[in-house]
Amino acid sequence: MDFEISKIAREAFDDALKARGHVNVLVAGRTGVGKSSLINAVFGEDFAKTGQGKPVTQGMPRPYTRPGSPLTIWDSTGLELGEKEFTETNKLLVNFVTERKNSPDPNSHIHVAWLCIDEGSRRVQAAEQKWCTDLAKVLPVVVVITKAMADAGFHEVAKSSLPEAKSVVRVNSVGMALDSNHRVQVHGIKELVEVTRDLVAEGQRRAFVAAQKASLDLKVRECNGIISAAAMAAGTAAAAPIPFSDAFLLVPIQIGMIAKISSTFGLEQSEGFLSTIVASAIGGTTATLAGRFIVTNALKFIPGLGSAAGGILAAGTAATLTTAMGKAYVTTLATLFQETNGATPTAEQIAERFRRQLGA
Ligand SMILES: Nc1nc2c(ncn2[C@@H]2O[C@H](COP(=O)(O)OP(=O)(O)OP(=O)(O)O)[C@@H](O)[C@H]2O)c(=O)[nH]1
Ligand SMILES: [Mg+2]
Repeated sequence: MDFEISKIAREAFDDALKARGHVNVLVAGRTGVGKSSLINAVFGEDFAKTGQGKPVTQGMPRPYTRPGSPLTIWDSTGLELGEKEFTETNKLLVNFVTERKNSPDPNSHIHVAWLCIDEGSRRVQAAEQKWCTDLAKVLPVVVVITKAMADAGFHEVAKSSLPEAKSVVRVNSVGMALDSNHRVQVHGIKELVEVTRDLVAEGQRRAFVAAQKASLDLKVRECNGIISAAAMAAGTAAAAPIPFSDAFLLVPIQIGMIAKISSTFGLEQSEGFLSTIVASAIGGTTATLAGRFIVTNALKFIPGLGSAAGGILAAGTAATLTTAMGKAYVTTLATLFQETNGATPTAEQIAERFRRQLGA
């Protein structure tokens, strides 16, 4: 049996990108509050810089993106303006979000907003309250208390002053030595990412999970859903009483699963990237899989066993093998990313580790 791996990989790659979607995050906060540091801590270094130098339209948030990334960050300005100017800018901003919300393409909506307030300021400004009230009418707002080092009751103050916020999260994005014995650790980033993930619309959730670099756990959980869906599809495919069809049907399902998992880990994948992983790591296993399925399929046609018994056996096996493959791939990526401290491994590194993980 001949599988056109490169063709299947190309289709799987396109499907995975479509299924991942695109997420738009609006970030607001006074000058120096820690927006860029927060963005770096959540999405990685190279992100916050890319939009600079573009012409600025007064009141309009500036987009920051990176080629191949499923995320655009919208940098909202104006919180430090005088009352009159601020009111005008805020109207423009609400109009901007509302217009996008009415767009038929959900990937262009602004999905969530982070309003940053410096913990050291010790108070919530009138402009911040107005911003939260206005924006919360058109999208979910999370208040981020930045440079969180000494709460002293500010968390409660923020929660009661900004009742429209879905959540108020304390973060410290930059580790800092207070003196030779004391250090402020980076904290709160994972919590912010968890809270935000739940607020993003379902169709853009995977994009957010893929773009964030703060929680591997969030990626692993997203992948568990991908694996369950693929296992179910594999079971259904194998249950059809057509001999020799299983392997043909299973290969695209499994490559599709690998593509979706790759995209959730934010791998800058290409057809070549996928083909490398599939060819070197699954290549051998696919042949074995095909063999096994032909055997289980044959059982369906043995008198006495009946098609149901054969079907159930094949379906169960197909689902189990697909799950095992998915779990092995997720473990491969999770371990590699942990080892490289977030740096993206190469296709060859992944393929090599995946092969070992599969015991091939
Ligand atoms: N300790 C600590 N320092 C922070 C934190 N966030 C930002 N800083 C520091 O505060 C300063 C300003 O941070 P930025 O991230 O540049 O703030 P910004 O909101 O992007 O500033 P503008 O783009 O100028 O509006 C920098 O010196 C950061 O290192 C934090 O969570 N903890
Ligand atoms: Mg900045």
